[in-house]
Amino acid sequence: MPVVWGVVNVTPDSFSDGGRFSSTDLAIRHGLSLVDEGADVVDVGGESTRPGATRVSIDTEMNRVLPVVAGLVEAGVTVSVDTMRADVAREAVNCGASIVNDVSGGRSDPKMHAVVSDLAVPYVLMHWRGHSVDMDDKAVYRDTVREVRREIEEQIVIATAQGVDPTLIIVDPGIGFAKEAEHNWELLRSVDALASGQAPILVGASRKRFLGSLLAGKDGAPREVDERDTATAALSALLAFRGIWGLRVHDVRATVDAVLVARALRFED
Ligand code: PMM
Repeated sequence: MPVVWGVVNVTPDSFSDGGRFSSTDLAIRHGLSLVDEGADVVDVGGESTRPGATRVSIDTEMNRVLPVVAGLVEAGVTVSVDTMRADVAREAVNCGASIVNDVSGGRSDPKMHAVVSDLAVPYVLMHWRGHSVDMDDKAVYRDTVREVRREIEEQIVIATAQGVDPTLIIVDPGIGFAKEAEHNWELLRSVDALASGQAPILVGASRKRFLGSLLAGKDGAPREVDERDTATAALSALLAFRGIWGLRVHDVRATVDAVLVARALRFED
C-alpha cells in the first residue's frame, strides 16, 4: 500500500508566530506529530509554490529548511527536501535528508540533475511548466495525459543523460501546477498511465484548488483550504485502492485511515 508523505511547509503563512527559532521549533514539532500519525516520510519545504507566488532568496530558503531537516533527522525521521534549488538539495542531504523532491523536475535549476546524480538519493521528478507566478497561463493542453506523460518522459531522458540513476526516479503528475481542475481530474483518472508502470508515482493533491472548486458552496465560492481534508482522504482511499505508490498530504491521519480502508477492501495484509 502507498507510502504516506506528510507536508511541512516552513513558510511564514504556515508557521507565522514569532521569530526563526519558534518557526523552526514549530515545524519540527509538526513534523514529529505527522510521524506519530503514521507518515512514512516528512517533506520539508521553504518556498511556497502556490499559484501566483513569487520566489524567496536562497538564503531565506536555506535558513527555513536546513534546521528543520536536521532536527527531524536527529529524531530519526525519513526526510525529503522539497526544493527547486540544487544547492539547497545538497545542503539538506548533508543535513541528513534522504530524498530530493523537485517540483520543477530539474527545469528550474540547471545544476539539479548533476547534484542529484552526485547525491545518489531518490529523486521526485514532477511535471512542471514554469514558476508559480504565471503557471496558470501555461495550463493549455490538447491531450492532457499524453502531453504530461511525454513531458515527464523527456525530463527523465534529460535527467538520466546527466547521470541521475533512473531506478531512483519517482514520477509525480504535478497536480495543480499549470493545470486547471479538469486537467487534474484527467490525470488522476489515468494516473497509472503516466510512467509506463516503470517508475513509482507520487501524487500531491492534498487541499488543492481543484478540490476547493469541487466542494464549492451554493454561492459558487470555493471551499476553504483547511476544509478540504475529507475530500483529500477520499481521493487517497481511491488512489490507494488503485495501487498508487505514494500520497503527499497535509492531514496524515486521515490519509493513513483511508489507506487502511483501501487495504482492507483489497484483502491485503
Ligand atoms: N505540491 C506542492 C509542493 N510540493 N511536491 C510534489 N512532489 N508534488 C506536489 O504535488 C507538490 C509538491 C504544493 O502544495 P502545498 O503548498 O500544499 O505543499
